[in-house]
Amino acid sequence: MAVHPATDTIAAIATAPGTGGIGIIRLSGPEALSLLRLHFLPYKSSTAYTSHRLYYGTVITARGQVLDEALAVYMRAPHTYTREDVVEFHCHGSYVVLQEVLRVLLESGARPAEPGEFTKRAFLAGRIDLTRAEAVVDLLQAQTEKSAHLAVHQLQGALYEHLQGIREGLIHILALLEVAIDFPDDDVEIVQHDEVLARLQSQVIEPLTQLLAMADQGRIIRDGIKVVLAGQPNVGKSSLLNTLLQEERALVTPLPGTTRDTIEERFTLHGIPVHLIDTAGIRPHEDPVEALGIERARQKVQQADLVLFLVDASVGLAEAEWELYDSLRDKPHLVVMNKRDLAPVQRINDLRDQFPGISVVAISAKHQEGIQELLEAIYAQVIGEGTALYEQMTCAPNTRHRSILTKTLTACTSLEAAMLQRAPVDLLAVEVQSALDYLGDITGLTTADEVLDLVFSQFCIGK
Ligand SMILES: Nc1nc2c(ncn2[C@@H]2O[C@H](COP(=O)(O)OP(=O)(O)OP(=O)(O)O)[C@@H](O)[C@H]2O)c(=O)[nH]1
Ligand SMILES: [Mg+2]
Repeated sequence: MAVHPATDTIAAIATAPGTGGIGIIRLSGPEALSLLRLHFLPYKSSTAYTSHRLYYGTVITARGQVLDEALAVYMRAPHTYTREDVVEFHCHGSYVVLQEVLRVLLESGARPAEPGEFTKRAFLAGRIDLTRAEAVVDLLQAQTEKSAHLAVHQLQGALYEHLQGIREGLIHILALLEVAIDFPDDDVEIVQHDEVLARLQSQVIEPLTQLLAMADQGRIIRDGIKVVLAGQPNVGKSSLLNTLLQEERALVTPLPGTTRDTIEERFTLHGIPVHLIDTAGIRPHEDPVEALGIERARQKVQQADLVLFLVDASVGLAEAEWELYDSLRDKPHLVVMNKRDLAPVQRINDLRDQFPGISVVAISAKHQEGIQELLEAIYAQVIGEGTALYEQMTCAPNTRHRSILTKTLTACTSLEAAMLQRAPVDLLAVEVQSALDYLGDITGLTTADEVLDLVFSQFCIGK
């Protein structure tokens, strides 16, 4: 990785837009200290700033006009976020004042920071690898405690360390192969053939497979899942939405066709953000508005990660409902027998038998019965066999990591196949090297500039 010492000094408002108790302007680069001297007047005028110490004073324009009363800190390189000289002004959290302070700093020679540029500088200076930099975005965007915890783990190097372990395994294998390349005539049937295979399995293929599984769960934790409530009119979809949200969000009436448009809300289930979507009841129709709602309902079903197919247990399934069921049975789904308070147990059992192999949950949305069981069924369906993994996850590889991990795994399995066929050693070494190169793409060791730009463009300005 090339280290590019920055020649310019960047500046940005680091706190979120809007009004807050304090607002922070951040500077990083060679001119940070001179900009501090020019635009800050400490109350106890001192000639030198001690690093990492807060000073109380006023922020001023180049002509001495006071813009704000503030605290300022100078952090000398290299013990800083970017490893460059960093200065922060902790102003009052008025966005107008912050913009004014930023403007005078820019007039005095600072350049507006691009999104993620502070973190990019930390990465380019070698303070953090790319997976840690990406964890910063994950942390800022985390929607649940679980995703925040995973992002912090990753920020502290959890993914990086997993990858380092795999990398060490591969380097060891490469070393073993190179012995054989260096002494080709010595008939050392790659002495360590078995050892190479064993290492490949335990130190490389298994952990890679594990990381890929974590990436699948990671997508769910980061982006959440779309759960769509679908069924005929009046089966109780909106009642269930309200019960799950614990608020009277959607209109509920005894009239079929109450919900016309889709309603989307969010709740969290064991750390997973769930986007819950209530839809118009699907039935033959004449009303053009209702028809639009039904069309929209069908689209939402197609986009769902999980469909809750609701039926009214007190009346059973009509012909049209079976047709509706046929149109969604290929999607991951659960059957929800609602209004169990109105249905005899025997009827529910009979209905259950009509859905062999499908998870069926009997509830009463109105009386809030069976809801916990429904939530557990949703969780089991989404996380499936990965429950143990989900609960022990230490990091959440993202889609970028996932696609490179897949390529790495492919390289490693073809290496394994080549080993078993006793392919020439130099060919084996080529496979190991390509697996190592892929890993370098993940951590940023060998990542192309365009990819880096893409990664950092997801950041907000000031981070
Ligand atoms: N007894 C009983 N009534 C329920 C239950 N769930 C819903 N209902 C009633 O069924 C009627 C329809 O409920 P909604 O939630 O509006 O049904 P929906 O599926 O959203 O209907 P549309 O929006 O028309 O498609 C209302 O009168 C609810 O009070 C339940 O578990 N038990
Ligand atoms: Mg409704």
